[in-house]
Amino acid sequence: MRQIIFMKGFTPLEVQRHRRYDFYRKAQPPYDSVRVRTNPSLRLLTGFTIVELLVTVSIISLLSSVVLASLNSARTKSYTARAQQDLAEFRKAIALLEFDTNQAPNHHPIAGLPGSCQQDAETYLDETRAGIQATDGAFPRWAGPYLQSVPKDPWGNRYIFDPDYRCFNNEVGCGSGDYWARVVHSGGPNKSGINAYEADNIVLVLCRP
Ligand SMILES: [Ca+2]
Ligand SMILES: [Ca+2]
Repeated sequence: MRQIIFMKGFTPLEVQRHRRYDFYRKAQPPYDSVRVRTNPSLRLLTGFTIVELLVTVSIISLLSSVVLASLNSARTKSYTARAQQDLAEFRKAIALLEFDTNQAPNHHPIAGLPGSCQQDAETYLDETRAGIQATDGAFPRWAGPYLQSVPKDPWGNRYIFDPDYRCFNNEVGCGSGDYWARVVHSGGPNKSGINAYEADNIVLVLCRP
């Protein structure tokens, strides 16, 4: 009768252990609590020890952190690729703006003129003085919009036109070396703004002096 009760709701392995437990008790009266506690297979009958629970929780935490790190890395790669695509679209739009108006964003001389590549000052590409989606009225022969909408970068920040950007952190798009350049860029995962020359930025170089 006892075995029938044991078998209800238990897996075959548990039923087998119950039977071993029952046999062990009958074979060695009186009940030897020390031997039962130290027998690994019988010990499972009484549930998990606190050490086993802690080890299990630790393993689950470790696996979770590994999975999360992997997901974050994959997301950063995906966001970086998307930012690079957006920057390539900005380069095309700026080329059209320069072709029509003979001016770059923020009314800078176009990149091809001698000595014009590195200039001050910067602008966000969604501003009218950038001339990409709308004009501030100061671009001659402006025939845009050159992009129907100016996107935010994948981290929710504004893209930047910086005609005096310092590449020296091996950021994506800059490569190695230490030089100044005219670029369009995203502030990257840390969402930095204008004149933050940082390793997490995603950059597209338009010209170098
Ligand atoms: Ca700058
Ligand atoms: Ca940054």
